Amino acid sequence: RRIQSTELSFSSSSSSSSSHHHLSMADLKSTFLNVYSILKSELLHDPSFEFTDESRLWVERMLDYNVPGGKLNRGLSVVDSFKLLKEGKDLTEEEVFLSCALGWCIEWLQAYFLVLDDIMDNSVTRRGQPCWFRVPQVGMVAINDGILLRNHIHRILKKHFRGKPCYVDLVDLFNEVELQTACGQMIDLITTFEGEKDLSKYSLPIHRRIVQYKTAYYSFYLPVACALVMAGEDLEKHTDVKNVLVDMGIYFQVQDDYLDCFADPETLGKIGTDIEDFKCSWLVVKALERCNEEQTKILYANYGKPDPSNVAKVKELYKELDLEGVFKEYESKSYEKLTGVIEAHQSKAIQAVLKSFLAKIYQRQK
Ligand code: GPP
Ligand code: MG
Ligand code: MG
Ligand code: MG
Repeated sequence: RRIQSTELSFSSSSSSSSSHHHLSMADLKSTFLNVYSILKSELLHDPSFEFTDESRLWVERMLDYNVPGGKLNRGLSVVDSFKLLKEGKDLTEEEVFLSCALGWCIEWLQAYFLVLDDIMDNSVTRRGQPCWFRVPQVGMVAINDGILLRNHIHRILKKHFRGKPCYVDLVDLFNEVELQTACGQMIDLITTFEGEKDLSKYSLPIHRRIVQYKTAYYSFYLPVACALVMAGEDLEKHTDVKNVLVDMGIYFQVQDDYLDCFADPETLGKIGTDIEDFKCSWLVVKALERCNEEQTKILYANYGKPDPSNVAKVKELYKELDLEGVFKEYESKSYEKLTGVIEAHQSKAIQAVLKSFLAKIYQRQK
């Protein structure tokens, strides 16, 4: 099915006869969601598979459950960044559609990671609903759904970018970032069950290495890299941008680790499992730095156990050590540092891209 441009229904431009579009943030979100419906419909009619009604319904339910329900920060950042790189010039209808489609590829990647991560972390809820594998009749079918989600990314790229000069770079970028994330997930996992549970091996450099790979590349570098590639930029020339984004991603995962323990699960949309899972969380690393001998014993005796009474003892200790205060301090220091690096960048457009991204996550509650 050919996509008619009118299907995008840009609310801000309906009165204009021009083919260029000035999009406000609210319009952007609704345009972005419209593109989701288009991409979903294309995937549900992909001629590579002879769908039955039953299988088509399964995929549709699986997509609606796992792809669009998050904050959409990563996806929207592609469009946002691309706009900023265009320095005020309105985007063409095609540019809007393509940057949204790329944004959705990242949201698909995120859905794929989360479906599988929740199985590996034995999590309970995600985005305010049961994790997909916990839905009755889903169970381990979720693993295959993860594989499907992964393949959808390349169907979307092929359908909308094949033949464009940036196609090879995009495919390459998604493959590279997926590999980095899987390696990060590997070290996240093997650190927790390598031999005897031993907290003494946990340190800030180990934490940094894990989160750089499992979170920073796909969540921060990838959206901006997509926008740069679409704008015809050579990524090799932007290693400085990559470095700031990786640091921003590390800060983001420290927030994730903090919220896992201290946020209200209702607001966060997920119930933390890091303490039970013996994760090398930023909190446990900071706790180890600050514990006296007696507190260290309490931590060793209670960390990584499934029993709620053990978890409660760890949380009590975190409060005693004022990890909330330590985090607040880290948060404002990171913000200052990142802002300093961003403001030193030679390009105002790139400064705007990076600042916009940072503003989205600073002091986030979910
Ligand atoms: C976030 O870690 C990391 C990921 C979601 C990457 C998963 C990668 C795979 C290759 C499956 P997390 O477990 O702290 O996230 P959350 O707190 O959202 O569960
Ligand atoms: Mg995990
Ligand atoms: Mg997890
Ligand atoms: Mg987490």
